[in-house]
Amino acid sequence: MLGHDAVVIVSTNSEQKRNSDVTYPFRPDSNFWYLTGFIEPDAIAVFSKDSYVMFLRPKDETKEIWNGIRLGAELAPEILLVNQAYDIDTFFDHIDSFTKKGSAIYYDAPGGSGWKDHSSTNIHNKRIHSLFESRLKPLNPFVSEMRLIKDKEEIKNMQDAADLASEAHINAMKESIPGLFEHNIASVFDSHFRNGNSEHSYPPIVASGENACILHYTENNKELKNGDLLLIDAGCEINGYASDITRTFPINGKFNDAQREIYDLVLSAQKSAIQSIRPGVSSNKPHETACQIITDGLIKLGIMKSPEDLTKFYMHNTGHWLGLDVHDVGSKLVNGEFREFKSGMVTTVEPGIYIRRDDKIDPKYWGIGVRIEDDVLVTDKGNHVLSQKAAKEINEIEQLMSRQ
Ligand SMILES: [Mn+2]
Repeated sequence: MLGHDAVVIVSTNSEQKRNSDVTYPFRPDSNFWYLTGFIEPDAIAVFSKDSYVMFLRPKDETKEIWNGIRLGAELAPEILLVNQAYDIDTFFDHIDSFTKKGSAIYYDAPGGSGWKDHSSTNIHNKRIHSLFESRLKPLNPFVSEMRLIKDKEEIKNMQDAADLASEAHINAMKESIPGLFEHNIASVFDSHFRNGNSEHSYPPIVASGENACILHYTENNKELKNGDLLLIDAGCEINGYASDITRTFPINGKFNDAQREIYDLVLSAQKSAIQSIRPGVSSNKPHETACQIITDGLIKLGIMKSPEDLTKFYMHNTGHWLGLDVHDVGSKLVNGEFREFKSGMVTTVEPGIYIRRDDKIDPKYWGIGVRIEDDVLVTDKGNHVLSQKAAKEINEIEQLMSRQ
């Protein structure tokens, strides 16, 4: 894709300070992880047509006693299959020997929003920029296209991540009772993910009652009230690959009539949106499908007067790509048109309805927020719902939550 003389430089993040001498848990940059499989901080990979070189942290007895084993340059060829490996501190002594004069260099700041992003945490990012400025080209568009189509191993990881998170959602339904707090239910996810040697792929949303109408609610500390719904948006990652699942259910185990009306509407929009997914179909089709069903339904229930009001109740898109990043790379548009689905893509399907207090709306609907989100793999013939183990039919949920 890049031409004979091109060189690719990909770097990962440094550890980030949390407070004092405590750092945040380290998570590699997604492009770097994808291309190298190497999970240590402070590393740079250099690829050309005939070589793959890794710059990484040197072995250091004291630091390894305190903070953990480092791979080091000596073992890197055997473990990472690189041709050569060097201490990262020597990156600028060596880099000229791997780049031909005037050749294009493809590079992006790790974890940043693009190749010109100087906020990156990698220790060498700024110097790479000043050294090669005029020769740098963005690598992201190429790697994004590759990451958009998942291979067998990636799909296996994503299925595992979806299974683990689905189990946690089921556990949360079984644990929820009025009088507990949102953080008690959040801990069900912490525990299940940790038990599965996994971690959250994003901060979970555990939103009871009208908190569900705050889209990125993460306080997760209010009391669960009898008669309210609980919306949970939580997923985990396996070998870096994310799941992203939302379920909404009644805290006391039984939907009331108004909740049932809204839930049924979101569920039918979600199921139709999923059904529309297969190779060759526009990637905007699920959103169009969901918007149409929700619009018709809300007008029929008297909550909405005209289709223009939809964004008051449904203000986000119906899906996003899913992979190493929870909002994964890959543009939705190609030459100004929505890209078509292809086998191997993974998208979320997550319509919702959020009804805040409003004098023009029947009070029985106030504070109802429902979102149902699944992770959907595009297959040769249609699609496969990776998160299908997480119950979403009303009778299934009420059955799971019945406590006779
Ligand atoms: Mn999502």
